[in-house]
Amino acid sequence: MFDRSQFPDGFLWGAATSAYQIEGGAQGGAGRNHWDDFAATPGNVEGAENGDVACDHIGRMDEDLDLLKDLGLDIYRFSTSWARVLPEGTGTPNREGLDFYDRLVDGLLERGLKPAWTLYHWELPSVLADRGGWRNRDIGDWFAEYADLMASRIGDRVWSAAPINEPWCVAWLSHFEGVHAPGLRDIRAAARAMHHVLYAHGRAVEVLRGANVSNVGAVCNFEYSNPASDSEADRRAARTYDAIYNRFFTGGLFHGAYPEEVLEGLEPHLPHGWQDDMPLIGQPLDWLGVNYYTRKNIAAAPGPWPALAPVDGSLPKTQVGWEIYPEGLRHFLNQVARDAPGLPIYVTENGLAAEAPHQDDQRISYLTDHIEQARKAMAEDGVPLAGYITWSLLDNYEWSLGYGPRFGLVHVDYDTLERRPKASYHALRSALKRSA
Ligand code: PNW
Repeated sequence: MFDRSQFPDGFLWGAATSAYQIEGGAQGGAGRNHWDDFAATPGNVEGAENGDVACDHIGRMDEDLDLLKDLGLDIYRFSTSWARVLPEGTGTPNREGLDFYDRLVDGLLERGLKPAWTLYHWELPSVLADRGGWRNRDIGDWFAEYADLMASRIGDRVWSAAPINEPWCVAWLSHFEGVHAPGLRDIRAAARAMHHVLYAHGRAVEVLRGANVSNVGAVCNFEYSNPASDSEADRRAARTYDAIYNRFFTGGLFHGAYPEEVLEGLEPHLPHGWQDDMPLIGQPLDWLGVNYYTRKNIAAAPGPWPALAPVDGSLPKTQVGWEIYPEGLRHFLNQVARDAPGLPIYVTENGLAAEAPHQDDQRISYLTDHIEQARKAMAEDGVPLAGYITWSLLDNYEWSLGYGPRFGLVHVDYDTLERRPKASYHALRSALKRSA
C-alpha cells in the first residue's frame, strides 16, 4: 500500500466515523434529530432506512476501539450527537449521553489513541430544526451552549476539536440540492445556511478557546470541478461550482470574504449585516481538515443562478458512481496550503464505497493512490500535511443512500452486527506496521 518510512516521524494515521452513522438509536434518552424525521418521510432515503440501529456502536464500543488499536492507528475521528446530550437542543442535558462520550474518550486514551472530536456531524435536534435550524441565526447561541456543555465534559481529554463537519453539506447539499436533511431546495434558505454555518463555527471556536480546549480546527469538503467541455459556458459553470463548493468556506475562514462568483447569486439572500461576522468567522485556527472523495464534470444548464449541472464522466467509478480522481486530492492540499500558509493540514476523510465485502481490491488501490498524492503534496510541493484519516472504520449508514454503500475497512453484517475486517484493513495494518 505504502511504506510508513516515506512519511516523516510524527505523521499521524487515523480512521473516522460519525455519531448518527454508527451509534444506533434513541436508546438512552437521546432526543429526536432531523435525520430521524427526514428518513421517516418517504422518498428521502433509499428504502426509508434510518439510524435507529446502525452499527450499534453504543453497544459494541469496546470491540470497535479494539479494531482501531489493532489496526495500528494513531487517531480516531468521531463525532458527538447534539440530540443525544441535549434532547431538547438546549437546556437539560441527558446524563446517559454524556456518560457514553466520557467512556468513549477514556476508552481511546486507554488504548493510546488520540480522540479527534467533531461537534456537529449533521444530527440537528428536531426541536431546533422546527425553529428554522440553520436558517435561524439563533443557531449560533444554541450551538455555543452545546459546545460549552461538551467542552466542560470531554474538552480536557480530546486531542483536537472541530465544530462542524463539511459546511458545504450542512448548507448547500441540504438547503439547495435537497439531498440531506432538512431536504430544502431554496436559494434563500441555502444562502442563510451557508453564512450561519460559518457564524456558528465562529461562536463554537470562541467557546472552545475559552474552555482551553486544545488544537481547534475546521473540516471542509472539496470536490474537483472539471468543465464538461472546453466551451466558455461550461468552463464558467465549472468555476461557479468550484467557488460554491471549494472556495466559499475557506474564503470565510481565511480571507474574510466570500468569492465574487458566489456573491453574484447569494448576496441578495444573505442575512442582513453578514459582513460584521467576518472577524468572528476568521478567528485563527490550529489546523485545517480536508475531506476529499471525487471530481464532478460540470456543464452549463438553463435556469436561474447557478445555472449548472453535473454530467456523467469517463473515469472509473465507485459503488455510488463517484469518479475516482486521486490527483484532485493533491490539488486541494496545495490550494488550502496557499489559503492558510503554514497551517498544519490533515486529510480528515478519504475513502470509497465498494460492494464486495472481502474482495476489496478497489479500496486498496483507491487508498494507495490517494495516499501517494497526499505524499507528493507534502514531499514535492511542500504542503504542511501532518496526517491522513480514512473514511471509514466501519460500513455504516450512508445518509440518503441508506446501508447499501460500504465505506468501511471493516465489514458490518447488518443482521448480526458482526464486524469482519476486510482485505483493506489488513493491507493498511501491515503498511503501518512495517517500520513502526
Ligand atoms: C461525507 N455528496 O459526506 C461525510 O462526512 C460522511 O458522513 C460520509 O459518509 C462520507 O462523506 C461519504 O459520503 C458526504 O453527496 C456525503 O456530495 C455526500 C456528499 C458529499 C459528502
